[in-house]
Amino acid sequence: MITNTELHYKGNLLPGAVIGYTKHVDTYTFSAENHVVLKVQVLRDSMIRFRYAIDGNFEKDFSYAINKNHTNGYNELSFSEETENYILTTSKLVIKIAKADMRVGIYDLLGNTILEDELGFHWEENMEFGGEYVKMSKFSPEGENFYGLGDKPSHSNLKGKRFENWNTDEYAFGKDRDPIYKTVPFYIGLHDKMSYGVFFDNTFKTHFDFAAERRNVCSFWADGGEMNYYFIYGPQMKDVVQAYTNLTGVPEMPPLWVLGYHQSKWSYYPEEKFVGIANKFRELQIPCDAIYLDIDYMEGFRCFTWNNELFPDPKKMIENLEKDGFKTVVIIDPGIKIDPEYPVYKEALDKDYFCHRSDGPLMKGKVWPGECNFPDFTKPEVRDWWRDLYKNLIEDLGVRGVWNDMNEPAVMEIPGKTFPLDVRHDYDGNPCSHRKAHNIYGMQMARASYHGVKKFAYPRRPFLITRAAYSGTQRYTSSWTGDNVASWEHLWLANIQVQRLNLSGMGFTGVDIGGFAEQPTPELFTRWIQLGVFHPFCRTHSSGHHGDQEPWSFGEEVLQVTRKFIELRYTLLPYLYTMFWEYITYGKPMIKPLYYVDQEDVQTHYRTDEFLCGDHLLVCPILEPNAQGRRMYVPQGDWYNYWSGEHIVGGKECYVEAPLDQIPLFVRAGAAIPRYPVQQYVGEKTIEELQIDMYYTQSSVRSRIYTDKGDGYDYAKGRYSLRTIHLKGREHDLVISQHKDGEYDASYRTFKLNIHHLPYAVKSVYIDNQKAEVVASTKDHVTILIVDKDFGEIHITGK
Ligand code: MIG
Repeated sequence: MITNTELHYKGNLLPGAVIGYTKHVDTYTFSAENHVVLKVQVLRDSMIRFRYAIDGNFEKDFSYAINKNHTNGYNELSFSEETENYILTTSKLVIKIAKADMRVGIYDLLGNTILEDELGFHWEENMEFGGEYVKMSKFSPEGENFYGLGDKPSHSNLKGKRFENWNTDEYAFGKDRDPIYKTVPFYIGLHDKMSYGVFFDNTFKTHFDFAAERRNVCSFWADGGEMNYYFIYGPQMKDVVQAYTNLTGVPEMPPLWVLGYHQSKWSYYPEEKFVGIANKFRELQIPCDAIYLDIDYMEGFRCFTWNNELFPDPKKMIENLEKDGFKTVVIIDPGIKIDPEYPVYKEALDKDYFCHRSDGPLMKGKVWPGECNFPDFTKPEVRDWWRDLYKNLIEDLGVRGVWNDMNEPAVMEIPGKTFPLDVRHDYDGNPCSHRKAHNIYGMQMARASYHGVKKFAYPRRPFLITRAAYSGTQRYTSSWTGDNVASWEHLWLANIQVQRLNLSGMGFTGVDIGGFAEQPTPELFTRWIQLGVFHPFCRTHSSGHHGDQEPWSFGEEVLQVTRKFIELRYTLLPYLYTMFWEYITYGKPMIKPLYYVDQEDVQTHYRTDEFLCGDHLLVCPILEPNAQGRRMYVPQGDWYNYWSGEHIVGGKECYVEAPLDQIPLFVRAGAAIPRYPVQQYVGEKTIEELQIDMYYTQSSVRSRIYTDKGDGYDYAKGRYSLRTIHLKGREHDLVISQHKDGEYDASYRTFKLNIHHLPYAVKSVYIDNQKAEVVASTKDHVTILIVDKDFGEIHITGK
């Protein structure tokens, strides 16, 4: 152990000896002889916040990331003192603060080390801008692994790497490119079968070193602001992720159509082309719910205008599309064209809504419309104005979703491709420079847009998508991963980025299917759509420079397979909707990497490809050309191959076949998976009968099915239905029990239960103690029951 006997360490300053402490409710404040102050706040038994001030003066406690309604409160908090340490104890953790040098150690109740300061807090003065570079270093034991951190396009396990967070428009980024579009300064450490998380809530440029510089040290630091971080204990990774997600918030339920398939391109115009694309989907019977207008729909790229030559009557066009089940989504960028004839510009100028440079002039930069000014979305009044600009698009014209792009913010021709650092921001009454506001600029734009869409779509639910984000952005909007490339490597990255964002609280996300830059081969597009249909957000988008990227652009075979997989997604809509509900209700990620699913199994620690979609589907994409299958790791548990029905006991690697029309896909034994019929768009059909696919198990497995109206806010008044279904199996017996909550009356009254892989011939079926009949048994081992009521318990016994 290094002791901080000296207050200087290679130009860094360190806290001195602790000379005293005070207590206020849940917060202990420790003061050092050199005026460094540490506040330790116990938020939950397993969540502790640490804040440092080098001179005892804390900043105003303000955060864009934290969800105001996060869970607070602990069961136990005791304080004690020994010769060397102050000790805080909760029902989960022991936290020691060293009297000699203020270093912190965190232990479980058995005394196992979870996370210990190496140097701990240290800092360097920032001579150029004032303030400090605030730094933290922790010991990292041998064998520790690191995960999370948002959208980093790197191997899922971050060990041995270094990253920085500075939202950047990184066109055609490659593997290990850093930074890219989003900032999520939250990581998960895993060692000795224990997971913990660190959320460094600092919006300046932040840096993370995962034992890259020194093998046994993990460190993080920022170019300014406060050393302010949350420590979250597991020991299970799921506890860490759920607590972080609760801390930074979740979205509301999206309208069901948002979980359908979306088609986009830069750009569909004029109207005939746009409508033609939609018609083609219906003609070819490929389900699709949303279609996108990229920047060319506007008049000279002026936000909130239309090019009337290309789109003479947008209201009528959108209405007609809507009749055919298509929702129109439009792009809105932050740059406002400098044009005195343009009312949006005029108003913002008159009301002083644009960002200024430090000496007074407006921040000016080139984007698509030419020279632009940029609203200061960090000012509440500006956000309200921006919100109200959406009235025409949403309320009058019927646009159903808004896509915020370029909000890193991206600016052309300026070194650094963003605002110069001296640009001023209000930061909700905490005036600052772009150094502090850069990483939250896009988030605040998306937030204002969300309030606009919500206000004018009401009582419908809003839909938003953003490119730039900071922790907590998920409360307002979904996201996508920006300008990826049509390459196999990017397919690998797409899978990892979506998993990583799911562990970072921001799971409502997807990638441009097929790749944005360049043109996918037919095979690559096929393998990509097979993965994309399992992502929470499923949209094909491309730059359009190299050719078409619609499902029919790659020939008949690709069309067939694409249709098959989009149809599969549509049949899974009630399953996807339920996993979304579980995400917003419990903070459970929708997409679960294997190391999240089974952290005890070291085989999972470096796996990148396999993941669970929801609780019961195991997916592993094909990531190479000419493959007829692949090796993959099947985690612990009992699984059935979705395509062949083969039963597999997990905890091992195996070869799985996957010709071009299949993706390796397994269903958990014991799962109950609700299915809708194929629809061309959400709501096309009234669901008269709910099909539930159930998979025989010899143990006990729980599934949920959440339903509501699919839009609107009735669910908040109890009009939802939540079915909990339990399958319990034995050698000659399967018991299916159901519990139902909520007051929503779904359109279906009957249930078609497809019971897969019963290992015995059925002797008798009892539904709520009444004898019933099997309707049919198919040769691929599906036993079909039709139940015309909300059953409580079904017994299927065999001989
Ligand atoms: O500088 O609006 O990532 O999805 O199609 C390019 C045009 C601007 C970047 C986005 C992309 C979008 C494109 N935009």
